[in-house]
Amino acid sequence: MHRPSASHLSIALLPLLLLGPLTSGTCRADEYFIEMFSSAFLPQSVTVQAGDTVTWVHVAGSHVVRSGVPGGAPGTADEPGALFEGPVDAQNPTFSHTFSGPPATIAFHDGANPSQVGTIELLGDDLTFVVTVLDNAYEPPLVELFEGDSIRWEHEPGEMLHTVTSGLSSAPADNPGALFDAVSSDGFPVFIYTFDVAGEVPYFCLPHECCGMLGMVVVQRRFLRGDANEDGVVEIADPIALLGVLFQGAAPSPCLDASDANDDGSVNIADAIHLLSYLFSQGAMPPAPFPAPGPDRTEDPLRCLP
Ligand SMILES: [Cu+2]
Repeated sequence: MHRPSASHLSIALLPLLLLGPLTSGTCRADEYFIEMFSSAFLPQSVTVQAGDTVTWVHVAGSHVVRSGVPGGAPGTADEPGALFEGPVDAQNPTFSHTFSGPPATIAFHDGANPSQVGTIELLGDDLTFVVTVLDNAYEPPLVELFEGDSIRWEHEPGEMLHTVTSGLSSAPADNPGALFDAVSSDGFPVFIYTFDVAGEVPYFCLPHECCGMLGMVVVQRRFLRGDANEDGVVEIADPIALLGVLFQGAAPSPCLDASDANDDGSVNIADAIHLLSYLFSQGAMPPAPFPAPGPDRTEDPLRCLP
């Protein structure tokens, strides 16, 4: 009996993939400002998402913006200066830091006046995407997301009973339902699943597998932009690895997006130049996800696959 293999399904869905993400997860990084008065911050607390930047702005006095709390435990985020530190005074009118990483409450204080303390509330950077369950289709049929993101399947009221069942088919070799197997009906209209492992996750409807009711989730890895050799840090070895791929036929990383250091949607010599400029001549840092790994919410053709 013929049934589609994973690679067949991927090829069938490739045109959809090439049309670009069917998701609406684009997030633009925001910038927030904290004014530094002679003996106060305003505001004292700011809530940001990963990739957002906070800029401390001089109004009066001389300050040293320093992460952590005075006397905070060494080796923790509370250790003074562990995450960021910089002067804000008449000569240095602003100091900026871009936040990344898992959700956290990040303390900061004025090193020149340690009783002045504040916090940055860093929110999680995961998203939930909605797929509508119809007769007989999942809409959209393809969702691209990142590790940690979720899908919320919503049953269209009045439509037939369907299922959301992981796997390519009900054949035992396809391990149907190994990850999830949920009814989608007027009685059970919502099902949510969080994708923690990168890869392709096909799913289908048990009553309607006959009729092509299937969907696909492409789960990308979180990555560090500029980390072309994927060793977890951005350093001289990365532009060297990138030049090897571009000019010496070295195999590219399956996480091509990490090599797109300037996030312009293509991997080329400009990315190596961007990295060298950042590393050696105080050029701009790579855009998010940087300096910690995370999802890439800008829409471009590059992917970070296992
Ligand atoms: Cu169905």
